[in-house]
Amino acid sequence: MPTTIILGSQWGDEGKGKLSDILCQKAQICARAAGGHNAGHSVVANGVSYDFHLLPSGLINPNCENLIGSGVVVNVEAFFKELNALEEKGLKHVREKILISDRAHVNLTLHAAVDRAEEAQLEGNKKIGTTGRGIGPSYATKASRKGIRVHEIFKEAVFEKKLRTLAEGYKKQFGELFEYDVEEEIARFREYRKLLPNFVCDGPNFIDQAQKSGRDLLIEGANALMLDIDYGTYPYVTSSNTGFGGAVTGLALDYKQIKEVIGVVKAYTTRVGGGPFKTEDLGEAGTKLQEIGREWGVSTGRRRRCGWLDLVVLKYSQLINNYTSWNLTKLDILDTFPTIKVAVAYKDKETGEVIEHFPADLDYLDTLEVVYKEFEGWQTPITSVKTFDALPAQAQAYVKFIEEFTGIPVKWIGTGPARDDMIYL
Ligand code: 2SA
Ligand code: GDP
Ligand code: MG
Repeated sequence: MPTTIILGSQWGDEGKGKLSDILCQKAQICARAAGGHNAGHSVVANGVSYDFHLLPSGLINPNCENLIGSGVVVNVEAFFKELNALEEKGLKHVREKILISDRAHVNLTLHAAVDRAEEAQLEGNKKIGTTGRGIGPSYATKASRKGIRVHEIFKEAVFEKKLRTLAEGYKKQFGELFEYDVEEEIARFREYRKLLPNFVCDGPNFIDQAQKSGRDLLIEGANALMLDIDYGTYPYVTSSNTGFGGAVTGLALDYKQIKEVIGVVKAYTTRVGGGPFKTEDLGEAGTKLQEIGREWGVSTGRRRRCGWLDLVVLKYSQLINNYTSWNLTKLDILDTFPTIKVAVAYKDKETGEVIEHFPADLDYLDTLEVVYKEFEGWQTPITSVKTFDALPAQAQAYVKFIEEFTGIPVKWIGTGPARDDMIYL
């Protein structure tokens, strides 16, 4: 490897977890750099389906160590709940293979209560459609220097004082909308304080040692570039840097060791929550993609909005993250479509100007029309296909067009949810 980064290139749920699991069969360490228990991954390995929200997917492999990095916001209840769920599915080693950075911020029930209050204050299509897990408020308390870091959990008096101060502030701000019991949270942390010590490490030192000793490191991206706080469709974004920059700062990586940055791209597009989605299909095709692709949120069970692949988005995503290759996923979901559409540009309806860059202004974006290129579908199942050359000619043409348009090679093609359903190029 030695350091490989996997990033979502669209609005999430591209299938990052599956690629992480495959690469973690070789990697020695798998680390999460940003986000929290909003990052739902489903991974199918050896016939068992595992769900991840906060924990890294490297936990499936008994030889892989896992780190929840400094840039993550950690919900302790979710941490233990997810460990238990993995153990119930038969993974015996997980508690010995997971560490949390001491510098990570704690995501509290308090933050989820703020998340709900903030969403309740927004009207109609102004709602972000968050996962309701307090991710935004966690990063807000962190940025306002009032957050609680993991190492502070063990300083009981400091922890309780900071938590009470935060709770009082939010009560003043939101009144009745803020439904929260600070004493209940404090009581829970009295228990966590006893359970947590073995799981906490010096995060930057852990990564430094790992990189200096040449260990293979896999960074598992959470969410995706179009949800990035700086480069996504703001304000319809999550509250962390989900791109390359977030991976580097969230873990204090030595950039010189980074060998690959793999962009995971779904063969069509999905989005959960509010915000612009130019290629969304509200008709038959969107419903078909949703049903065949089983597009429901892993963390909240919400229906994912569906539509065609948007290469304007992909080129923008490439401009920010500088991927070295693509993992094209869920190509099999297009198996039955007679025609497949791909957005290649936007067009200003008034001036006729062709827009090839993703604009910052969402009101302007809303006025643009989409320029599509149509592809003939292959209309045959591809899940059992194991080589690129054995793919139907129409599927090959689709893949080649993505490569040519973006200038980035496709190195992996997902043809089904299982580990084996992957073509290596
Ligand atoms: P938040 O909760 O503050 O991060 O929400 C802000 C926006 O980010 C979107 N978001 C996501 N989009 C896709 N997948 C996500 N993970 C889960 C999954 C989502 C689920 O894998 O399915 O289960 O619903 C994820 N997490 C955050 C969110 O929809 C908001 O648009
Ligand atoms: P992530 O958040 O990017 O890891 O993606 P999710 O796990 O939220 O959603 C991707 C879903 O698609 C999961 O249920 C995967 O098991 C599934 N999946 C991943 N790759 C493929 C593929 O190539 N084909 C099919 N049919 N399913 C896939
Ligand atoms: Mg997901």
